[in-house]
Amino acid sequence: MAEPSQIELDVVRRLIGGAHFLTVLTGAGVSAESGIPTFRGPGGLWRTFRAEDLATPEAFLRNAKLVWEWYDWRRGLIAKAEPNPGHRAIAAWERILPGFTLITQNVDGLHDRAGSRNVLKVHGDIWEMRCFECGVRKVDLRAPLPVLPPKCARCGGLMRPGVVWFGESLSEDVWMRAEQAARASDIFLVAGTSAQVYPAAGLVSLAKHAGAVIVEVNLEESGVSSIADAVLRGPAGEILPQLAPTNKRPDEAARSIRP
Ligand code: BJW
Ligand code: ZN
Repeated sequence: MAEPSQIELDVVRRLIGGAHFLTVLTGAGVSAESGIPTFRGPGGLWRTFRAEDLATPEAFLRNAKLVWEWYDWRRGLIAKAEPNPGHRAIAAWERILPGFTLITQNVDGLHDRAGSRNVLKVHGDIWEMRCFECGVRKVDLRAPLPVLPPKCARCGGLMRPGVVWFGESLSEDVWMRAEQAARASDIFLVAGTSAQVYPAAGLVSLAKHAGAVIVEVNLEESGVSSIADAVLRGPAGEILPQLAPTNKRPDEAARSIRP
């Protein structure tokens, strides 16, 4: 894996600094350097666990306790983790770029903890739960939970994790805003996702067809590398902070990248 050169980083930094509408789509790779396992890579959750047993409504109806044990274990891992420099770089963009949107497939809440305020969580939030019977929602930050599976205080029904499982639709409101941002963006940066899961991965081609420049940050090739205009291979926690817009004039920036 060739590391991106200073010149490549500088070109992307300037693109980002000049963007009117920058949209960032993140996946599990952005939290990997915080110690949260990804899904599909080496050490990925789907290498040890079967998605069909743990991340579908059918699996939950078959064995809610087993599903909750898995989510409780993951909540414990996440509770002990800290946001990394990649999360923090993204949070800083939100503060300085007016047309900025963050879309994440991650359910871990590390973007929020890094200071991002407006996060479109297309696959939900592991810290939320909702009643399978009456639909009531609540946020519960306890890890571990005292009783598994948790029950609804209102109707006694089973609570379920507030995440989007395979075969389930994404929240209509969140999805509409994600699509809008993808269509409006002039730069669309996709980081740390294998881009195998739809409809989230489709946001990249949506943005591309609407005219955005696509930038990918990933350790490896993904499902969207072939349509990316710039590919930065490396750890998100190291690359994203280097893309922070500087207020250097172009001649100063050029001097700083000369050997
Ligand atoms: C680094 C790094 C570092 C590592 N720095 N990089 C065929 C075509 C289209 C769609 C489908 C289809 N067949 C089935 C579907 C539908 C299905 C789907 O997409 N399946 C595909 C897998 C084939 N999708 C759905 O079911 C979705 N719903 C839907 O379509 O609704 C409509 C519908 C309704 C009814 C019937 C049918 C359709 C819902 C998808 C929900 C996904 N849920 C999960 C679990 C969430 C809860 C939880 O966390 O438990 O979401 S699955 C899992 O994958 C999780 C993730 O958000 C998602 C994406 O994973 P991500 O983030 O890309 O992680 P990885 O591990 O795959 O990749 C990590 C990447 O990081 C790698 O590239 C590494 O190289 C990189 N990396 N370290 C930079 N340090
Ligand atoms: Zn209920």
